Amino acid sequence: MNKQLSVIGVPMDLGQMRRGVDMGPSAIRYAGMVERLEQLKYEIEDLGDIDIPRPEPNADNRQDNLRNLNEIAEGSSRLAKSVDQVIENKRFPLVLGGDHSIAMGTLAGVAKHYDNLGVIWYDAHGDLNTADSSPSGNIHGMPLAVSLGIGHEKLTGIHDYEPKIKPENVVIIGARSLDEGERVLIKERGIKVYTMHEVDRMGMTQVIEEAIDYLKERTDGVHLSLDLDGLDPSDAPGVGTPVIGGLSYRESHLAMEMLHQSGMITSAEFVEVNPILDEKNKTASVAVGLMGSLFGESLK
Ligand code: B3U
Ligand code: MN
Ligand code: MN
Repeated sequence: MNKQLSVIGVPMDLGQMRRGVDMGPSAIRYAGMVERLEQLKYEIEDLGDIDIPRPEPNADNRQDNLRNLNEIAEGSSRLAKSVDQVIENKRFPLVLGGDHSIAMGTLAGVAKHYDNLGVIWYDAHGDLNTADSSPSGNIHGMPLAVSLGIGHEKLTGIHDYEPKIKPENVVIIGARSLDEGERVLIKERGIKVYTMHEVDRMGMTQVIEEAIDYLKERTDGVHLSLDLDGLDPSDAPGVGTPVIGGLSYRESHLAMEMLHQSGMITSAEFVEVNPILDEKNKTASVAVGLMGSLFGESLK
């Protein structure tokens, strides 16, 4: 794994309705991220936070069932530039959210550097909605669709190219709340999904082994997009849209350790930590622990 990390915070809360997730990057830093990774002999540069535009107060700010479209597009495009530069400098981008809408920007910056970027989407949700299928108008439920080139052109066109990724290079893990339109997309585009059903039947070991084998054959880099709500709310309570019956703390650490051993992860983001909804910064601490495992901490 690349030993030179560049950390980028993205204080974005416009992709959903709960305030507080913009403080996620601070909560993760406060939970000791830098010290944890320095112990693993990484050289870390913290680039601080991306500037996110503020919408007019009290405005509904919804156009075509896309809440805060212009501000999110602008924030994501700033993030894309920063991530792009990090990779240009041969460093590993580690992005801290913020709500999951930021993945559009992260992927826009990363995917430019690969012919076949793989993506592991660790999440309770598919984030495959469009303005037409979204029950909420919240853009944090759309970034995976957008990155596949499906959605409003102000989003799909971030960083001036599209699509960023191909459906056959995506693996979703932990899904247990999929909207009808998302199910249709998954079938139509042949996206590989390990729902909680498969995790329970096969166990996390086999799920990750299969995911690694599958991506190894077809990709030249793999981005990990980890939504903390992929974990069970008992382990990660500080998230805006918790869904019962999720991946455990132990399964998640195992997954990160196996991904580390695979050596295939080339960029990562940890999103949806909301310290206002959290219990004593537990969710941010879990995020930092998972980073520890992803970057090579081991038990002996
Ligand atoms: N699928 C629903 C809910 C949701 C998506 N992502 C999160 N929640 N975190 C939607 O609004 O698109
Ligand atoms: Mn998500
Ligand atoms: Mn989610």
